[in-house]
Amino acid sequence: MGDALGMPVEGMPHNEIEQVYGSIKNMMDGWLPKGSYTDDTQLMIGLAESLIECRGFSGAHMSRQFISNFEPHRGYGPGTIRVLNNVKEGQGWHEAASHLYGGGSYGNGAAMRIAPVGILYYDQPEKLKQVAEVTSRITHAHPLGVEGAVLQATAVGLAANVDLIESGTLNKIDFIEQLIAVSTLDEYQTKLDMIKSFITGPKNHTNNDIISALGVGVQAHKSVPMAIYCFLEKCGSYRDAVCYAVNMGGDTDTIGAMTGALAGALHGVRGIPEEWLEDLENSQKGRDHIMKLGEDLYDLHIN
Ligand code: F2R
Ligand code: MG
Ligand code: MG
Repeated sequence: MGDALGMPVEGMPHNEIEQVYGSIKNMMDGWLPKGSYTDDTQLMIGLAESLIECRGFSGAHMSRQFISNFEPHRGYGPGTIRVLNNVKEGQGWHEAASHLYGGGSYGNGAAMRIAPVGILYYDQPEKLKQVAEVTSRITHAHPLGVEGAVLQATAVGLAANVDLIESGTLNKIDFIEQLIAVSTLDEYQTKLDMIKSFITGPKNHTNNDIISALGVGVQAHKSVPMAIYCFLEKCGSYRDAVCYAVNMGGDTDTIGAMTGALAGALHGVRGIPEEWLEDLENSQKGRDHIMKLGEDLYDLHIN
């Protein structure tokens, strides 16, 4: 949902979105038709399909699934295109990503597709972390790229663990402290600490302050923290969280997708606005297929 909502304004700064659109609240035409999802969701679909078919992680299978699902018109990152081409031409899936950009990619391409790992292993934190790491390394070998995906998967798992009916609300401080405990790199620890002060301190910061502090870029460490912040700040409503994320500008489809994954894990499918569901692309691997993948992941988890 967040991917399709953010697609038309990907790359546009926050202030420009405000000037041109006021506020984005519904799906619109963009560089793809209204309701289309992009590479973020296409890769998430491949990841989920592979976990389901293999009943867990297989790097060889998952990389083949990414390749067979590849649809260039969805706007993939250049590093991911290169890795998938190299694997297609015979390079091993476990080595193809390691030399990209000199030391692996720290783009957000691994984090943006990781939600199914958080959902499948929400009650096994060590397994969740291990599978998040290995699935990321297929395309993103840089420690910042991998840790971004581990944090996003962990956050999805934590959100899925919350029983809103029983507890009534999300304990935001506990949530961010659990993420701080998982993070190992300064770039993430600093930003997670900032998120904690944004959500607990006086509310005198502007959106521009938040964007300057956390980032809205294509790098994992400049987008995963923003998605976590948007989710926590608007944790009472799926719609509000995803709208807030997309209107922050920058890598809008990806920050929207990651925020939506977190809010979806908390609120469930009932939290999704009906009109967004109706507008979402329902091509061969679109809405109905994605819904079925969610059910299959649940079946895999309980069996
Ligand atoms: N590709 C896009 N957007 C363009 C959409 C098409 C356009 N609107 C159209 O009109 O057609 N978005 C998608 O790409 C992002 C995910 O990228 P991914 O998969 O992580 O790719 P990559 O190349 O690995 O990393 C992205 C950029 O990050 C920088 N970077 C990464 N590692 C680096 C390193 N070690 N050193 C220096 N720079 C590094 C590079 O600039 C990479 O190109 C998402 O936004 C997704 O929606
Ligand atoms: Mg995209
Ligand atoms: Mg993007």
